[in-house]
Formats: sequence, structure tokens, C-alpha cells
Amino acid sequence: MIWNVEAETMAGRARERLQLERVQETLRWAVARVPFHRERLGAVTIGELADLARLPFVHKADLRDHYPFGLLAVPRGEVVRIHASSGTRGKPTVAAYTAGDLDVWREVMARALTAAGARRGDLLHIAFGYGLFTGGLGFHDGAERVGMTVVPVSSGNTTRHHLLLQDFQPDAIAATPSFALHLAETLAEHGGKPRELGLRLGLFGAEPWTDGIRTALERTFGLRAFDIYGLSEIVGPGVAGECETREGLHIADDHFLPEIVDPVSGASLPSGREGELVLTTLTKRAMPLIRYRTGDITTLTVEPCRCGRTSARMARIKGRSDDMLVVKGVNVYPSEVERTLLALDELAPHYQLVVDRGTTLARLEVQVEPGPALIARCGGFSPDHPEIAALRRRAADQLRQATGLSVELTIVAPRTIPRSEGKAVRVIERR
Ligand code: DLL
Repeated sequence: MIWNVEAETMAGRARERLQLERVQETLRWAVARVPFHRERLGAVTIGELADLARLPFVHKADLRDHYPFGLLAVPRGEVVRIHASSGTRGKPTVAAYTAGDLDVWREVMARALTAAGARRGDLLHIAFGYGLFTGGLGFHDGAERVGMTVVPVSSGNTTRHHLLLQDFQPDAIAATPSFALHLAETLAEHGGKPRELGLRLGLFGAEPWTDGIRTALERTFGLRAFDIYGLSEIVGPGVAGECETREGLHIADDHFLPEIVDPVSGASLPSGREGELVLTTLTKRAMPLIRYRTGDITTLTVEPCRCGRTSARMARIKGRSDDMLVVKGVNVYPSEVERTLLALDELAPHYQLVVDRGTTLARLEVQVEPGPALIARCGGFSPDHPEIAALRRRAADQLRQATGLSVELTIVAPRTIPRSEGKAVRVIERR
């Protein structure tokens, strides 16, 4: 089902016209109301969308520098909701919404949910955190707009999740992929069967996840898994989402205009080239952002999709530009390691990368857990068991072929890698 036929199937030319009008209006709005934008953009005007590439970027640091309310384009009293990112380094980044901004968020979330196959009346178990994080409330509001039955469980407390999942038998679950796997694993440990929950749909996002994790989730729960993307600075979840074809994520590009730039030089890249996603908000009033550097690495396509939607689509996120590891002069994203590891059936979808920068040349150790079938075959876990030792060599070999890096690979005992209740931490830095 297409939630908003007019907006989602708009012809290319009409879409571009609308985007141009909305960029121009956003520029006027931001320049007139926010000193930061006025100082940088002055009397700038743009005659066509391509002119956007001449404007300076906004970085996450700019948001921190104007913490908390320095980038507001409306009086504080007109802001009806505030969210914020977790802010691992220093102050959090703040996102502010007018009532109209929240309406747009509900609209784009409703599009993403229905594109994935969610329907009015479906019971949705929300296992994203509620609070300053946008996951819980973003899914919540969008799902209510669709007319779903919302169960706002939030993250944490796995026992409560098990109980509600078993008793309510939801149609759909929304969670980070890593927390969903954790829920399945702990349920099985308590004698439950994830497949018997009867879930039809998994709505996952908030962290990079490869098709290997998708397969693991689909097999474990017997559901179909869909990717939903977003970031709090722009709105939260709902910036983009997969439709049933799962050939990229449809960007709500009548509200958020995407570009791809070279992560190092900032030069604009044509569609089809991999680079950093840059977003310009087209309808936000409380905190418009022009050419915001998301840090997320992906590719854009503007080819119409088989589903009938005509928006630009982005490939699944490969990782954040600041997550890229440079080890012995080789660049590698954690997702590339994940893809290789999960191609091996005997390994479990639990891994982490330990980077040791204590030595002159950084060292990378990949730690991964064996799958339950292998452990059963070996009669328990022992790193020296011939099957486990052989698997270790094979996995290290495949990683070398895929990344060009000879990594130290350790198969660790089951349940050694910390499980996450929100976004998984894949990289541990030791200095
Ligand atoms: O993670 C919003 C969200 C919540 C999206 C629930 C989807 C589902 P932030 O905490 O601001 O917002 O983190 C945003 O998370 O820049 C990406 O690096 C990453 N991210 C979000 N969704 C995906 C995804 C929420 N589907 C940052 N795939 C973004 C890969 C994702 N990475």
C-alpha cells in the first residue's frame, strides 16, 4: 500500500519543481531567522537544485557549538518537542520540532511503515528506546497515524519483552537489529521459540546491518525484515525506508533533499557513486538544516522503483565515515567485516572489532562467536577443537580476501561479546 499516492508517486519533473520551491523557501526562512545561517549564506539565492552544491555544509560540530537552542528558527515557545542524540562526545545535539514538524515526521514514518507492509490494525511491539532518542516516539507517532495498535514497550527489560511478545502475539516488531537478535537469543534460552511469536514484519534501523543480519533475523523469527533510516538532527526515523522490493530505501525527498559528496573533499558526486549522504530539510520550521553532513556512507539512485514510488532511493548504509578503520594503511568498515563473517553459516551474528593503537601500526582483532549448531557438534566450546580451529583459519582467510587485511581472528566462547539493548557497539578502541 502506498500511504500518500500523490507525494510518493509524483513525476520526476514535478518533484524537482517542488523541491526547488521548498529549498528556496527554507533558505529564506533560515536566513531571516537564524544568525548562523544568515552569516554564512547572506543574500544567497538558488535558481536550480544544482546550485545547492555551492552552499557551505553544516556539520554536527555546528549543532554542538550552538547548543542548546542557537539554531532555532522559531521562538522557543513554538517548539512543542525536543529530542537529543546520546552525545557520546561532550554535549548532546538537540533536535526541535514545531507542531507542524511533528506532523511531517508522522507522515514520513507512516509512509515508511506502510511501504514495509504495515497496516491499520496490525499490532506493533516497539522495542526502540523512548525518551530523548527518536526511535521509540518516532515509530510510536507514525504507527498511530497508520492506525496500528501500538505497544510502547521501549528497550531494556528483556523478560518483559518476552512476556508481552508471547502473550500479545504482535504482527510487527520495531527494534535495532542487534536488540532483536538479543531478544530472540534470550527467549530461546528460556525455552521460548521466536518463530512461534507469529511475527510477520520486522522494522529495523538505527545502526548499520548487513544482509547477513537480515537473514539471521528472518530465519530466527520467521518474519520479513525491513530497513528504516533516519537521524535525530533531520527528524528521526522515517527519513527513508524500504518497500516490499527491498531494492534500496525510499527517501521522503519532498521533505529531505539528498545529495552524495566525497567524504574527504566534499565535492558533489553523481548518482550511483558511493559517498557521504548530505541532507537539506525542505519543510522543517523549528530547526531547518541546509546541506547537513550525515556522516553516513551510501549510494543514491533516482531510477523509479518497481513498486511505483518515484522518490530517490539510497542503498543500505555501509557505515559512518568516522567508523571507517584505517589499519595498516587499509580502509575497512565494520559492515564489510560483518558481511564476510556472516557469509559463514557456522558463525553467530555476534562479533566485535578490537583496534589496538598502542603499537605504531594499529592492530585489528576480530572477535566472533560460533553458532549453536557448531557448538552442539563439537560437544561444547573449546578454541582448540579441530573444527573450530579450521573455521578460524577459513574465516581469517575470507576476511583477508574481502578486505585485503590480514587480521587476527578469534573465535570466542558463546555469550562473550556484549549484547546491546540499543545500538550495538561494534568497535572497541584500545590505546
Ligand atoms: O537512530 C533514528 C532512528 C531510530 C532510525 C530508529 C531508525 C530507527 P540517531 O540516534 O540520531 O537517530 O542516529 C542516527 O544512526 O546517522 C546512522 O549513522 C545510524 N542509522 C540510523 N538508521 C540506520 C539504518 C536514529 N537504517 C544515526 N542503517 C545515523 C544504518 C542507521 N545506520
